[in-house]
Amino acid sequence: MPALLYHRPFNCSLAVLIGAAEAGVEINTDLVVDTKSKALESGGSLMAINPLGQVSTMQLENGELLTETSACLIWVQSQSTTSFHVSHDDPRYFQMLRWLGFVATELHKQALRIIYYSEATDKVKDNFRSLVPARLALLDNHLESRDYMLGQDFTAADAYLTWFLLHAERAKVWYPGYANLEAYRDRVMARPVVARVIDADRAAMAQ
Ligand SMILES: N[C@@H](CCC(=O)N[C@@H](CS)C(=O)NCC(=O)O)C(=O)O
Repeated sequence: MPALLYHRPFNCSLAVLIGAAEAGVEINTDLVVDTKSKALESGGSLMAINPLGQVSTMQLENGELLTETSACLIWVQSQSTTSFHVSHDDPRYFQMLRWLGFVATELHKQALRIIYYSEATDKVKDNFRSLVPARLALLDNHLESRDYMLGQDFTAADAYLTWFLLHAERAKVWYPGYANLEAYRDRVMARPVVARVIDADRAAMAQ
């Protein structure tokens, strides 16, 4: 049985789905159908599996539980036999960890977490939004000489960043003037596999 990903459409587990599709790694999904109760499509609740009730959460083939979007993406890429895979003795491996950590802590949890959750006031949200341009500038600079975050291949780091970019406009943290990042966004969104996974999530969300 393939590994199982607990998934909520457009949540960060979408990064894992994008990664798995690009990596050619088969995973099954079980949808979280109710954000409050964390009820699962298959019955039961995500709370019984991950007491924080959060995605990304996976059950691996060996029965082990895996949480954290970065760790799930690293697992996915470890299973891949395509150019998505970065071997741990490849110097790019540490760059992959670097950018996964960057997206997780500098963009996902620091910006989107605050902006999307109802407990924060607009002023607080704007304070966190104001941190984003410096981070976009850093990415823009990094992408000046690269098509993807590690160079010429789409890897786990790109899967997570693609997910963030998907949310950037809606979260009002997308600013003009970052030409390399804009070109990167167009490039990743135009990838047929990425577009297909996002379309499927959009359809799942509409149900
Ligand atoms: N540390 C976790 C955080 C994941 C996270 O923030 N997940 C959000 C969706 S993007 C979530 O499940 N939120 C629901 C909740 O916190 O109750 C990871 O890296 O995967």
